[in-house]
Amino acid sequence: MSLSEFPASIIPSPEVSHALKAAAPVVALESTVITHGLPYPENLQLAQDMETEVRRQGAIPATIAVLDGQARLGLDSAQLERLARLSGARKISARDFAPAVAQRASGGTTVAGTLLIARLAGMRVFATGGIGGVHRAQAAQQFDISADLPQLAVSPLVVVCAGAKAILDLPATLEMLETLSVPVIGYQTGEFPAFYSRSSGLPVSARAESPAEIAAMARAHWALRLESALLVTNPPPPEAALPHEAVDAAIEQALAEANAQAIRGQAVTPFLLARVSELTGRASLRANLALLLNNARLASQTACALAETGPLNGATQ
Ligand code: PSU
Ligand code: MN
Repeated sequence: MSLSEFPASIIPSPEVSHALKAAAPVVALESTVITHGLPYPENLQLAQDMETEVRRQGAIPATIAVLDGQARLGLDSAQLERLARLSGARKISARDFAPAVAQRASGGTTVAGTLLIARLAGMRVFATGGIGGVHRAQAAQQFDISADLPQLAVSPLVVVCAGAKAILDLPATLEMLETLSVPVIGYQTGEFPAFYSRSSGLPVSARAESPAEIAAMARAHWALRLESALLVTNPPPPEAALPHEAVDAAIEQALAEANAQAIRGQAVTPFLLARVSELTGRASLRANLALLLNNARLASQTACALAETGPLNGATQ
């Protein structure tokens, strides 16, 4: 789909529209972290810092969110401020778009929701903190798999993250990514990071040493007409990362509370992340902010490397 064929509900900013037409490097950024992940004003500061980091690396940031039923690609400063202050913001995954559009609602897009729009726009690189995945069996005493996983299977983008959220069942999440043919590429590591921590004891399926190598893998993947994402896992910076043990007890407690309070559905992930953050204090917030910026940087370098090597003739182009 070209930009001119966009549904009326998708509106790129002039800057993003121009960059996409020129095949300039663009990095998609999610917005649930703004509406549901961090309090005001830290959320606004973080969103601005991520955009600044993307620009510093020579790429154009495209924060994706829904305002009054319109999916925006690239927010101006007033729109970003409004999103950061929104009360009652919806958490918008792929299934939530149509109701949000029809009801002219506003909210943050999850990894799945952001991928949906980024794919339609022909974007190739996306930065986030950590993806959703398979929840631990005790999390809600029920079957719970994030829509992020099936959306990764059908979205040809490089998704840079610090692994999956540590509240999840990481071995099961990796198995599911394997089933969905999503390469899990460790950036300068052979180990799958665990969001706040640099290690999980679990292996990735490949490793890359540079943005150029990531770009080469992406090209080869899409040249094979595979439609899935490549998940690049970037460990949090050593100075901000937390040891496993520092987080594990907080996760156990948060899971028990979610259980006791019968938290269900899309409320599970924001509840668990907020509780872990409260229980571990400033340290986890610091790690979270540091890894988000770290991911924005690597995503931008990858977008530049992809743009330098010419147009993509992947399956969706
Ligand atoms: N960051 C947060 N809170 C969140 C999320 C990110 O601090 O809730 C979102 C991400 O956007 C991710 C989503 O895609 O949680 C996964 O939620 P679920 O498990 O309901 O699919
Ligand atoms: Mn769920």
